[in-house]
Amino acid sequence: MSDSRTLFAKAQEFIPGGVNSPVRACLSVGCDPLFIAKAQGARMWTVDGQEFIDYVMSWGPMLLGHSHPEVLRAVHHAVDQGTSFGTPCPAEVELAEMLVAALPGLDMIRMVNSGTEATMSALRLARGFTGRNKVIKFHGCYHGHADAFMASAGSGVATLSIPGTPGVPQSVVDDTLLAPYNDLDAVEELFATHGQDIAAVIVEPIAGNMGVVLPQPGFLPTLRVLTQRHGALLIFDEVITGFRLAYGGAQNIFGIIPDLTCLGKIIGGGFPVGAYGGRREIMSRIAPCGDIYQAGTLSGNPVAMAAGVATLRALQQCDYMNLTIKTKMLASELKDILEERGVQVQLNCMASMFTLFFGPDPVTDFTTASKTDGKAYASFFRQMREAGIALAPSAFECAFTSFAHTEEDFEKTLDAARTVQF
Ligand code: KE4
Repeated sequence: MSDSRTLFAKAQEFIPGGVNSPVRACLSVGCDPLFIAKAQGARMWTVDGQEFIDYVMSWGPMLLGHSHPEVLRAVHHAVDQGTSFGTPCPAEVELAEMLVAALPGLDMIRMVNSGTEATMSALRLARGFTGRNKVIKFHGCYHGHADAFMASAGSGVATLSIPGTPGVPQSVVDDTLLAPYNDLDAVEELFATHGQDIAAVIVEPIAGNMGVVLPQPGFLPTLRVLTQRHGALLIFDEVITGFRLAYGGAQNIFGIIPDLTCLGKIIGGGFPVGAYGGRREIMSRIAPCGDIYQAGTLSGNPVAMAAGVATLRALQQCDYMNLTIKTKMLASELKDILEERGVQVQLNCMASMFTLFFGPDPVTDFTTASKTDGKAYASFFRQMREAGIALAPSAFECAFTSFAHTEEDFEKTLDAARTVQF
């Protein structure tokens, strides 16, 4: 098998930037991507034979760990029956029923093939249901790459410092209203100015695309009150948080019921799956029972559905609280190790997702996240990678633990951090 360097050179001939998703190019952390040949549990192996402890976990989906035996068994069985029928199949009904049972905001759900499709469809539904066009999103939140969400987006857009995105018409940008995360005054101002034109507020209930940023007390409940008051829908983008924070989502943790919920990542068990759902009254507007159109060749694919069902079944047996405690201990010890070496670090952590920000000030929104020391993060990333620890190749992403990470993995990670030089 060819080595990463050779593969990357060849990939750049045929694929823009040599990658099929920009953040993977590692541009902001000053190194080339490694090509992975195999992943198992919390470990992955490059084509060059290097072994890593993985804290990217495919950007969130692999909460059970890579190659979980029950997921693989279900997928192998499903594949043997055929890979795509373009018709309804039993597994999509089973997964839909499991999702609706787990999330209080869901009466009905529609499967799609990515988080982007989920949020794009949820916004169209919100616009159709309310008859309004504008949407409020928050600086630094990332909801996939649909035109409406490219304004001040987080994740790879922020990582590459792309100010806005050519190809998004001004008319689309004009309908996307922006507010700082956690800034309720700004949201109230937007409603005061545009209230009757706002179809929805979309929010990551725990932001994960400017690094982890937590909602301050009152932020989410007030969004719920404001949207209800002004006849707008509240959309929780739980593509990251769904089934990561709990067997359910942020809406279970915070006790706030959004009008629409977007899901992805974990519910596909590593296969291309997204979903959006909500109250029956709203979801009934989706074709073919309603007049708002959304479709997909591979939506509800039997193999992907089998992976999702197996993943959720396995997660029902997992101890989320224990993973939360272990993750907090790991992240806090990493912070302590860095601070003992004279480095100023902020830690934002929730359940099994965390971000270490380099800088003196707390990170509560995209402005404060953007003031952190990206160069220090890049150096930390490179040195940890040298030591066999794979972190997110961007300061504006999360580190994810999984139910497959062991105490040995955590100890090796802490030992690696003790070797980092600043
Ligand atoms: P996808 O279209 O990438 O499946 O999902 C888009 C999306 C929607 N909402 C949230 C909260 C998300 O985090 C994402 C995608 N997450 C990024 C990483 N934070 C995907 C990684 C990538 O773009 O390569």
